[in-house]
Amino acid sequence: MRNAFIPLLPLLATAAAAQERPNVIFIVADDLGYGDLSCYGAQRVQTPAVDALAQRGTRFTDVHACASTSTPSRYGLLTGSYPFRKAGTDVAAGNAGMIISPSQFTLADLFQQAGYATAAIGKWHLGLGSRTGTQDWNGRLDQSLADIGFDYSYIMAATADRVPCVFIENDHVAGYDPTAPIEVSYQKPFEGEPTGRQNPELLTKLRSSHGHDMAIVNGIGRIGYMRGGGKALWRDEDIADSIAAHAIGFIRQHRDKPFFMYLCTNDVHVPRYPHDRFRGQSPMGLRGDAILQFDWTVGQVTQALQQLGLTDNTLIVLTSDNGPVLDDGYADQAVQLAGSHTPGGPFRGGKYSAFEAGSAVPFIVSWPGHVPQGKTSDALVAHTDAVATMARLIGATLPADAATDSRAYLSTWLGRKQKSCPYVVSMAANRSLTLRTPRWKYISASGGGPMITWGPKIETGYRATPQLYDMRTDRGERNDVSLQHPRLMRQFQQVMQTLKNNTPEQ
Ligand code: NG6
Ligand code: CA
Repeated sequence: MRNAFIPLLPLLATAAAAQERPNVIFIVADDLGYGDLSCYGAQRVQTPAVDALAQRGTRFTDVHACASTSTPSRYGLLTGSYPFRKAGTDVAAGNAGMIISPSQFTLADLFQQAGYATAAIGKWHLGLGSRTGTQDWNGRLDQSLADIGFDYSYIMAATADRVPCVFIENDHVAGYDPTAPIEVSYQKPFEGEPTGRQNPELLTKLRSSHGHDMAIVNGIGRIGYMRGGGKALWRDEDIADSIAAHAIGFIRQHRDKPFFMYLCTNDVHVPRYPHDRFRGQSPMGLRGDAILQFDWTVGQVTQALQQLGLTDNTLIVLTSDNGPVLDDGYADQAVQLAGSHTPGGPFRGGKYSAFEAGSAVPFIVSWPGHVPQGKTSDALVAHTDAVATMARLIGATLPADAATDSRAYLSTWLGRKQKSCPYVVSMAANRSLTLRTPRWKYISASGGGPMITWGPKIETGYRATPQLYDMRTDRGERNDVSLQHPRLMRQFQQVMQTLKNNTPEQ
């Protein structure tokens, strides 16, 4: 009897190993707040596909992005290195050069080196090409996502509100139209091209509330100037469809081997102009409609996995890059129609802030059979820990100088334990740092007024003296207790100092 089993052992081991190396999909929404999903308490908008994912997995209540804006947040998630360590990690222009250097180790490198097929689909916002402003949009980009671990990419260079308004597939403009060569400038307008500032009558789909008055594409003003593009220009209405179709295409193509997909929606970033199927469907105007469209995207991906029989062998992490904003520069009535909706949930501030709503994001992990279903975890979790945690998941060892700020918390991420990480560091829009521990929130001293100055009605949380909040009793950060806890304050200051001194710039 015993002997009969022995030849089976290697096979069993292989099957077990295959199970331990699931496909991995990170779905990263843009500017989706902690309170924007119905499984996180939203009532004026329903997100059934996301809620079903939460039911199939574990929903986390205390997870933090690396920053309260996109570029630094994504930089930290993908590199496992704090964005404050590197200059040029602030909100990037659409013609920024690559912000992650090819020598840096990324989440995509991790999976690629382990034999996974890797892809980035959707919003990118981490620069392209080796140098800012010199990209050849009509030919090949001299540096692209292939240089940082992605086998395939179909991305927006920056954001929907920044030129160039075209998708980039691998190292070139997708669907390039040779009759309409592309020129991009963040310095000066192109002669003869209308701008939002000069030709507001051409802003037929959305008018700006602040900024966004340079190039006009698809009846919407943008940041930056652009000429050409022709058939390659996106229609905002079709962005979500295009992202979903490419994501599903990649899944189908790689159904038989392990894959990693970094899937970033444009929703719910501005300009919000979802497909006709969603416009007018929520009581909250275009921002609510964009949440519905985000939920649809999630549903498309989970259905495709289901149809291909991949649900049980796919780990999905769903989250957002930073907290919410209502008016972020377009007159889309997000403020007027929000009603009782609280996009930041119970937290103070929003996108850009040092207050919690800047970095507290939804976070759902699903992997049927491996992650408890329908559970909630209150563990403190950091996006920074993605690289080390995913390395642990697939049994990979990180190179010595890789992801130096990333720590492995696999059992926590898989919802099996509620063990918190000791601290989370996040960066606000003015590059000031905050530190969360399971109990405390420390906001370092920084310059700047109490409100964002350029349009959004958001409290910054900036103050010339450091602040301390007890998150157990004061989740809304109303009662600064820094003066009552001088020792803690010194400790937190020291932790910050040590962090700043410790790791060399990458
Ligand atoms: C701001 C833009 C805002 C948004 C943000 C970046 C203006 C007036 N505001 O500068 O609309 O694009 O940058 O958002 O231009 S993020 O989510 O990509 O970080
Ligand atoms: Ca964002």
